[in-house]
Amino acid sequence: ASGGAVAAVDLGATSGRVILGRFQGGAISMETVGRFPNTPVRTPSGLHWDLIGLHRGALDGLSRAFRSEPAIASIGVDSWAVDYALMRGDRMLGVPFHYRDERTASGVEAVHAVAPFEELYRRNGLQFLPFNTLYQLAAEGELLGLADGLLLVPDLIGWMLTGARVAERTNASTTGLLDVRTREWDLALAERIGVPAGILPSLVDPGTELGVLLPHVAAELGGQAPVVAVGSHDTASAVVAVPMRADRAAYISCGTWGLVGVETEHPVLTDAAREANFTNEGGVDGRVRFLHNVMGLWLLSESVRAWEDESGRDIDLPDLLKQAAHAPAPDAVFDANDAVFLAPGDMPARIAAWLSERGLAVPPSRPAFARLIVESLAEAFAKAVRKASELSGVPVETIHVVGGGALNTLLCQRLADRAGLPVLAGPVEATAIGNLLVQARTAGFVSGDLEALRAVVAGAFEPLRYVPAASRVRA
Ligand code: LFR
Repeated sequence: ASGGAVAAVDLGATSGRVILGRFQGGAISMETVGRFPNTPVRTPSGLHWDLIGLHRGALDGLSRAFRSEPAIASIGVDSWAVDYALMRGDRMLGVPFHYRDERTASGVEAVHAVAPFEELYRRNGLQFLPFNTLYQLAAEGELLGLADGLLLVPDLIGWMLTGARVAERTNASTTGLLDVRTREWDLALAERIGVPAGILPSLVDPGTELGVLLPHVAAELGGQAPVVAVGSHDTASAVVAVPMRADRAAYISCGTWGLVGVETEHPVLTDAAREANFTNEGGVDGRVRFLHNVMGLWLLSESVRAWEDESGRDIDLPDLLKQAAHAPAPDAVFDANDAVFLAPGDMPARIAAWLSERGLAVPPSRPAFARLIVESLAEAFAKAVRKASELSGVPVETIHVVGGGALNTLLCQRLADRAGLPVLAGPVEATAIGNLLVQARTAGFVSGDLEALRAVVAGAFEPLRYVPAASRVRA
């Protein structure tokens, strides 16, 4: 295969980045050309994403990408899932909401009144999360009647870059409005819950070209390139870049969320899967991401935010985690899946209340608190891995941790210990790598199925291996 460069725009819940990927002889190397914060904004209408600010960050990063590599073959965009803008003509109707905004309760009730959860699960295969797009839409009220279009966040950025309006399929699978078997819009369900079918854009698969940059965008960036759909749901891109043997491994894409699961060929829609609240999201190349959302590093970052507010001083997270490793392990953990931890706000107070209500001891210091959070996460991850294996029939021999959580050595070790399985940590930038790989395949710089793409990852990023304590003692 020939060589060349592609650019990934990867928007995370706390920051965005633009990363150049260079491919030569089937090998990848990366250069980060832009990083910008993603700070949600609260207004009287609720909690919103600063979408225009994120677009600005993407543009600035992309113009640096063109300076570094004038002949970029394509651009791909991924972000978190479920959130969207309603459109009318070429206008965005309002500022997109953050999925942690608490307005969705009414939407959940309204949807379940006409389509009970058991039926929804049969149709869309999704775990219950109160912010799934269909619940958000049911809470929109009158605005929905004004809309003639809907764009999920990465598609919205794609539209700002090219003018094209599509719905990339992996991310569309998180809306609750995609049929889990056919992977086409479930128009009957949409109609039943009051979503006009006409607002749902045409679906495209990863690898589809959206179009080239609009003239004013190309002029600003100082270059021209097509935008190509990738696994635009960040978790779909991350799973592409897990250097695993999918028939024998589980993965955890660990950032703000911990997405814990396995990759399967077919959805798992059993009563047991529904009761365990496991999801069947659409993956790249038609694979299924059978996984469960566990509250991730959010528990830690939101605690740090509260402590910083309280003391007026910045906290160094690596330093806190070092102290946490020396703090005593707690006797009991809290349930990292509890929905009380979902909304922004005082996290240490909510964790303390959770413990007190059950007669459990509240950690006496911040390092002990951080230790408890890490132990609780490790336990929830280990449990979800066991469940994923049991429900899907995939015999899990190894757990791969990718994303920022791969840098958390305490978390990775305690996960290995609690799961009794080896943990392979890295790459940290799995999401951006998955985004780059799908583009590189479209451009002809790499070829093959997901296994071939994972071999490219394995060749460039050596994972760190954590061995469970029990087998260390035996060895
Ligand atoms: C991770 C993620 C999860 C999704 C959550 C909300 O960044 O995309 O997969 O459940 O954010 O969109």
